[in-house]
Amino acid sequence: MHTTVGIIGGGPAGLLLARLLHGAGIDSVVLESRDRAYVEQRQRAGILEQATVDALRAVGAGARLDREGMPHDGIELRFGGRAHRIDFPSLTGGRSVMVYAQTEVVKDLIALQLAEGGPLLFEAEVTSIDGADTGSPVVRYRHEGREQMVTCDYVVGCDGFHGVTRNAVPDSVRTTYERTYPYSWLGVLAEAPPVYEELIYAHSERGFALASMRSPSVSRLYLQVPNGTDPGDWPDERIWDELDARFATHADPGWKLERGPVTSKAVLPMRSYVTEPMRYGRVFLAGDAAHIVPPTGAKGLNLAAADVIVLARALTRWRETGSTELLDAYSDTCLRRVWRAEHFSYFMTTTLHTDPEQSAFETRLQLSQLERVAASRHAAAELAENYTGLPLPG
Ligand code: RFL
Ligand code: PHB
Repeated sequence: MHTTVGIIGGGPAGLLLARLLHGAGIDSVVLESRDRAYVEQRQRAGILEQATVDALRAVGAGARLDREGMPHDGIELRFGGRAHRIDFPSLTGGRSVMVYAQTEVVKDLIALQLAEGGPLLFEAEVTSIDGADTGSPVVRYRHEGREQMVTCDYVVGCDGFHGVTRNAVPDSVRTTYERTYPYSWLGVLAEAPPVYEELIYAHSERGFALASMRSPSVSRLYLQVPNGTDPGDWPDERIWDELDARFATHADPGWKLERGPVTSKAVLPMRSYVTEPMRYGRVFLAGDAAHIVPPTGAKGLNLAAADVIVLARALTRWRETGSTELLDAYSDTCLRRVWRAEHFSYFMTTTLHTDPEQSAFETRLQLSQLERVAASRHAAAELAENYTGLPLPG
């Protein structure tokens, strides 16, 4: 089998890339190691930047998003017993974000690709990529009990943090940058009406908490917990009590979330990671395969989308003109945006979480920074511009 673009991984990056290439008349094959149900149920991101929404609409995946997505014009910060709203449109010249779960994005893209796209194979695990620096790299994978292969003009690794494509880049040309954090998130889904107006990001001495949503009747909630926490140590009542304690304000000390049955809970580690370059020979890396951000800035899925938008444009130019100019610029173009998102995600994470080792001095610095965001239009605009997403290059 031969294809123009072999796409490894059927997460948001791989699926969106396949749709963008389909629209440009470029054939591709998507190889996904998990089964369809697993990929469609994996609980993850919830916030889409405008550029991500635009790309989904452009590939035909906008209908349900526009019906069920929940536009948000701001976030609320809670710290030092106060609440402060950041209004995105007034700070960014009209930008806002959309709450629409990654699970739904993935379902929409899979349905489209299966209906009118190139092959999308589930339970097709890629084992190796050979000949990255040759004119025709080969992807080897296991499918239906057999070893198979596909030769490609280009290979794109959209196989996430635990994927195999990164290994096609020799150690001698690769640099990685990494930071881990001394805390994790306990992520919870609950059959309870969310605080609907805004997402709430809370700094408290008990640790960080975040209230988000999946629908008018389903809440998505996160609590900072120590690394290695067993979700079994967090019965439902303990989760709700702790959320209420972390979200409490002086003005409304009795404020409480609406409670309901918790339907899933999982502990998620936090990491910052970048591998450079994002290309070697005819192999490209996109999304979590190339970079990870801690979720506090809501950037991971959006960065994955930005990478494949840039890459699809570059492949389209190559197909139309034979020029590899944009392909050659891909890694540098993406990395500029990646590092901005790395910094913003690090900033949001370290400003809002309480490191178990942190001194009273450092807590005062965090509160001073949050007060600055509340008091200064410039500081608030810096946060709002990064949160809603910086413009795509080009
Ligand atoms: P994915 O989604 O990990 O998909 C990679 C796919 O590759 C498959 N795969 C393979 N397939 C074939 N052969 C192999 N050898 C393979 N190895 C792996 C995997 O099965 C998988 O299907 O990466 P992608 O597409 O780059 O997408 C990235 C996003 O999933 C990720 O950045 C976001 O979920 C991060 N994130 C958030 N991002 C946001 O923009 N906004 C948010 O609000 C947000 N919240 C979050 C998040 C991530 C979280 N977790 C769980 C880390 C909240 C959480 C809790
Ligand atoms: C989510 O809704 O899952 C979500 C929202 C904002 C974040 C992270 C996750 O920063």
